[in-house]
Amino acid sequence: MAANVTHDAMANAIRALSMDAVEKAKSGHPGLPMGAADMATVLFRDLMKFDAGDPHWPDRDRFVLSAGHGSMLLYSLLYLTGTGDMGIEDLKQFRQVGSKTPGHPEYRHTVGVETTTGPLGQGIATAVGMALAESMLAAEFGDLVDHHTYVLASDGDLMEGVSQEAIAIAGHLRLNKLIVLYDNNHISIDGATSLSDSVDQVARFKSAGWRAGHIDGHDPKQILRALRAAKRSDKPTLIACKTTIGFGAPTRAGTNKAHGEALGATEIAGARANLHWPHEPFVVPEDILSAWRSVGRRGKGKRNKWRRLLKSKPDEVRAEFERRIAGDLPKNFDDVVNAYKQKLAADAPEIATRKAGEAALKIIAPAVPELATGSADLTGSNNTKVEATKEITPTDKSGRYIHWGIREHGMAAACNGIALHGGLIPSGASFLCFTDYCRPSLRLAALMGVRVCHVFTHDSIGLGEDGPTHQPVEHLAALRAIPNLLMFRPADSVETVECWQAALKSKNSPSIMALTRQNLPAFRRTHVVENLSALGAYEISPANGKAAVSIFASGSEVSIAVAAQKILADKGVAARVVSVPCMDLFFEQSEAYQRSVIGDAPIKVGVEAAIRQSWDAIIGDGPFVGMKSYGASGTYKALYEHFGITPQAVADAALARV
Ligand SMILES: Cc1ncc(C[n+]2csc(CCOP(=O)(O)OP(=O)(O)O)c2C)c(N)n1
Ligand SMILES: [Mg+2]
Repeated sequence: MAANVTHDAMANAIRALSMDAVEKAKSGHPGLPMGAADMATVLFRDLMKFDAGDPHWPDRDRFVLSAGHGSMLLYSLLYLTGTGDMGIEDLKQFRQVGSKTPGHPEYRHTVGVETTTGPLGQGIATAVGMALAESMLAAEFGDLVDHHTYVLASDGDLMEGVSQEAIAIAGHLRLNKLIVLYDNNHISIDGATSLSDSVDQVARFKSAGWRAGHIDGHDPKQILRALRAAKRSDKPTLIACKTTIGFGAPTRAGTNKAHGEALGATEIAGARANLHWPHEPFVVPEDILSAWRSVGRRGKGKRNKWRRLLKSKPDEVRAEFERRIAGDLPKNFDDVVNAYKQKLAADAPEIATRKAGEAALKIIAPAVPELATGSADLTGSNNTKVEATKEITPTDKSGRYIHWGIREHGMAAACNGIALHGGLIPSGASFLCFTDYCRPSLRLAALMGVRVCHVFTHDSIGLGEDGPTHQPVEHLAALRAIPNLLMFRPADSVETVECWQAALKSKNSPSIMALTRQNLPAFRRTHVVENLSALGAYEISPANGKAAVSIFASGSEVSIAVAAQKILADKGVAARVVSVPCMDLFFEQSEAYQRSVIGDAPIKVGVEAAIRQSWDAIIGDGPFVGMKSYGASGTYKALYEHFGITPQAVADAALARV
């Protein structure tokens, strides 16, 4: 590194690039990058283990910019360190369609962005999952996995509720390689944080089991000392860094006017003078750029050393590690599933799909060692714990079952982080109704395209006595509405294992398995190797002759549809039944396949113990038997009668149109 380049010069390069890019775009957030430039400079220059030439190196330190609105901080760092292919032209294209520099950092879109951030609180909660994955993989692979997860979080990140769930999990599990730099600038959009907040964040983190303290976030020596101490800690660390938002801007620094708009020519000229940065917009002097580029190369030696370490491992260990990081399933996975499907077709168990899910996990978990299941305090109800998934504890991370506590949102966000880290396939669980408690993280998983395979049981009024607070009604539709989230609702044991198979094979999509509390009959009594559920929908019970009626159903209502088919047959009306375990996958099939499954019977009936929304694409203006209101408390059989979701009701709906 050019010895004559000062800390201030390096930090000011971030400040200048950020204010210039926001100015050019006439949109964006200059305040955070200008305030956090000192923290970022010390972290990247002196501590972060990364190699700009190999941004995906598995044992790199992770950096999560939780306050995604400060994206120019990250884009400046990527450009300055020479990470990926970020060029100065890309910074000039900040916030433009198709650029590498969108408004908020987007995973996959920009090399070097570890996770999509922007919805406040998600970054810090996702980072908890990354740190957890690191510790679990370290327990399994030893010295091959040994890195830190750094987070830069803002006031808004720490105000969001999900941060509480996240820090509680991290503190409890003693994720000591998680280090959060808190941009403690006392400013948010509406003004001073004192308008709405008086939390003592340091005390709060300490009570959650963290090491925490205050420093001056503009003093590089204090920042370095605090980070070094954090690396030695046996607990996760919060470093509350007192900073000035928009540092350098003459009138806007320290005010909410610096947060989220271009500074304007006069203010920028004043900032250039204050920061002693006389250079033209987007110009970083050669010596300063070269100092930053050498920071980008600093980790090369460590990276090479790690590559040698990997090479020195026994062939099986190296191959397994590489397979896990690549995200490929074990070679024999399909064979294991098919043997099990064959057995199920013969056994035809009549059990709840949550029990079928547990039975499937008993087969899948031993075959897929990267699968890490868990539950948000509903282990006995979700049936996601099997013998192969030993639980992890604060002092022993060698298991792969996670007791998340009653923290659906923290669980879902951390699962995203585990998936992003790589090496593990996370699976959270709770009741389907409580997907509402974690929807922002489910949406982000889908937006990022990460493989998180959740299990949500108690999937309809069929859960019975707990009543309408616990009975999902609109949830299937609401989850189907999230693009790239696979919403599975299997009808029996065979479909359940097929849905697991499809979920695990969908490398770039999160999935939800909606499973029943009540027992269901077995339909798939003839073994076929093909995964019919992965087609999204298929004819499960053909008509006797040319069908006048097609009945479409998912999950527990497939049995109602099949019973209705019988009633119709007795009346001389031929009907066929189509099982729809995954609408999302069905609409990805060829048009010809979709047409063949929807069929040309003049009457199309839908049945699902949920609202009609999402079914019109299949049944058109055909009748729908389902829910129009919230559920009620009662036995599940009485509830299906009460709400009129019965074979007779389905048959009547069809007959009314014959
Ligand atoms: C969940 C969520 N709610 C609201 C917003 C809109 N928003 C963006 S930044 C921000 C708060 C800014 O305060 P702070 O987090 O302290 O950032 P700073 O102004 O200090 O950069 C808000 C409300 C958001 N991005 N995410
Ligand atoms: Mg703030």
